[in-house]
Amino acid sequence: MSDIAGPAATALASLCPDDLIFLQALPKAELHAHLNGSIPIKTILELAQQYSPSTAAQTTEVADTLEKLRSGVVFNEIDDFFSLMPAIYALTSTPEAVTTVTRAVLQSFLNPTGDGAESPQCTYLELRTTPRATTHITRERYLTIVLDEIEMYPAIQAALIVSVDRRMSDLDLEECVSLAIKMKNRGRRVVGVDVCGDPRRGDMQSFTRHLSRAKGAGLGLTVHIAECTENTTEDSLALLSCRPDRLGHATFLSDELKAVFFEDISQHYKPCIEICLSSNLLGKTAASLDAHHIHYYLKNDHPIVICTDDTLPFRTSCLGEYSLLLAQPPLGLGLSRGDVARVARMGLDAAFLRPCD
Ligand code: 6MZ
Repeated sequence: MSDIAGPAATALASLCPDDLIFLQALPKAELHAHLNGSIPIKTILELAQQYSPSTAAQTTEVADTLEKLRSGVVFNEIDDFFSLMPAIYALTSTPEAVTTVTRAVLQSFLNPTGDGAESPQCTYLELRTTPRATTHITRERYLTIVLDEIEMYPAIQAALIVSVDRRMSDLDLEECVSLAIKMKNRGRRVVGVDVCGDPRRGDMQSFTRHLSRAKGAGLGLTVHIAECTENTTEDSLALLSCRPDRLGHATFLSDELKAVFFEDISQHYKPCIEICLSSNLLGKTAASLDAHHIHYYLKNDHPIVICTDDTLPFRTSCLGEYSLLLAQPPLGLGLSRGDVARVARMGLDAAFLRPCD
C-alpha cells in the first residue's frame, strides 16, 4: 500500500476488500492539490541529495524539515505548516527541480498506484501552484515548465490552476494574473486562479479587482476562505464578492454568511466546497470528523469535492480521503457507497475544465 499515515491510513485499513475495490474503481477528481505540498517524499529526499546549500542556516533548515516530513509533522499551530515551505522551496528552485517535482507529482496522482490496482489515485487532476521567481527562473518560465509537464497528459486528465498568495503585493498579483490570462489565451492549459497562503495575512479587499479580472478573462476562480478562526467576516465578504466558482476549506464560514449566500435561493449561488479532511484534522482546524463542516454541506445537498491539499505533510492520498467517507464511525463518516459515488460525481462536475466537455 502507498506510504500514507494518520486518519486516512487508519480509515483505509479498516475497509473490507470489496469497499477498497469500489473506491479504487470510482472516478475521482482531485481539484485542490498544491504542487509543492504534494511532492512524493522519495522525490524530495532525492532532491536533497543533489542540493548545495549556500549557508549553514539553510543546511540546518533543510535537514530539520526533511526529518519532520520523514517522521511525520506534528501540527500544533498554523506555522507548523507554513514553516515547512522555505526548505521545500530551497530544494525546488532550479528549472530542473521544478520539472522533477511536477513530473513526480503528476505521476503520483495520475499513474497507476502500484498497490496491486490498475487505477490511478484520481481520474482528473487540477493541480495548483504559485508562480515563483527564484534566482534561477522567472515566474513565466516557472509556469511554462509546469505546463509543459501537465500537457504531457491528455486534457481530460490534467490542468493547471495558477495560485496567488495572500502576501503578494499589488504588482505581484498583477503579474501572476496577467501570466495566467496570457497563457490561457495562448492555448496553454491554465483553467483557473486560486488565492492561497497564510490565511492570517493580506487584505482581500485589495485582491478583488485582480480576481474579477481573472474571472472576466474566462478563468475559473477558487479561493481559500475562512480557513482559520482569525479570518474575519470582512475577509470572507471581500472574497465572496467575486463570486468564486469554488471555495477552499470554508471551515469557519459563519452561519450568517452561509445563510445569506447559499441558503437564499434567489442568490443562485452554490460554489463547490473543496473539502480536505486529513488536512483539517491534522492541522487542527477541525476537532474531529464528527465536528467537521462537511456535515453541513452534505445535509444541505451543497456541492463538495474531496481533496488532499498537501499529500507530503499530511501523508494522505485520494483513496485515503475517500476512505474517510466510507469507513464506519469513528474512523470515517460511514456514508453508503451510493452517497460516496454521488460525492465523487459532484467533484467531477465542479472541475473548471469539464473532463467530459
Ligand atoms: C493555504 C496553502 C495550504 O503553490 O508552491 N498552501 N495555503 N492553506 C493551506 N492549507 C494547509 N497548503 C498549501 O504550493 C505550496 C503553497 O501552497 C499554499 C501555500 O502558499 C504554500 O506556500 P505551491 O505549489
